[in-house]
Amino acid sequence: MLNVVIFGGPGSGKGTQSVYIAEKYGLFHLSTGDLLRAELKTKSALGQEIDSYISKGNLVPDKLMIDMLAGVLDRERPKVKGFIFDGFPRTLAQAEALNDMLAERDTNISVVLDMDVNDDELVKRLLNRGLTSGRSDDNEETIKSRLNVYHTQTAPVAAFYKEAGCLSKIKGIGTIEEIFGRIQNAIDKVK
Ligand code: B4P
Repeated sequence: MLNVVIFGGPGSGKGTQSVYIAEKYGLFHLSTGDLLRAELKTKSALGQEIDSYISKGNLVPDKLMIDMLAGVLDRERPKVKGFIFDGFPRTLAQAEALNDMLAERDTNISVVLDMDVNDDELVKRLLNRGLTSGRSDDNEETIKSRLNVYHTQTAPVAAFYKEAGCLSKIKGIGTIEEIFGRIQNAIDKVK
């Protein structure tokens, strides 16, 4: 299997690039943000709990996220060549859980794409998306807290993958096509 993790700050283009990666390599696009937003739309009790985290820019608890992910992994695995993990892992506990989940299924992570975009550009993109997205987390105050959460809780995950030797830094500034070109080079090296 080809298992790609796309990693980076909020608005670094994870969702945007994942669509192209899934299409080109025949992977299932597993976006934890999309999974959470789908649950939120149902207005279930779980959805309301999720909203209380997302609207403040906080991460939802690891256990909830890991259980949700394992279900999708088992449902989709027989149908695809691999997965693009978009927005997961976001903590060290999630990174360790993903390693275990994949090992239990006789597979592993092929490459981790580390999208390199500076904070000013991230804020600009998210405020711009906020004009039309209707997302409760695309406003100035929540964006600040998402960036803070990224730097404190998520960025250390990069060191974990660097140590494991599968981290590939991708310059995340440029046109969407240029960035996808860089991503293809990184994936084709490990395929
Ligand atoms: P996510 O849905 O993962 O979203 P994101 O970080 O906002 O965005 P992404 O990087 O995908 O940006 P996009 O391509 O859309 O997370 C949302 C929330 O869910 C989190 O804050 C958290 O609360 C929760 N959550 C998700 N996963 C979790 C987990 N594992 N554990 C706990 N909680 C979790 O790009 C953004 C904008 O930039 C778009 O408007 C796009 O058009 C634009 N753009 C993209 N590429 C561009 C380029 N090259 N140039 C200019 N603009 C570009």
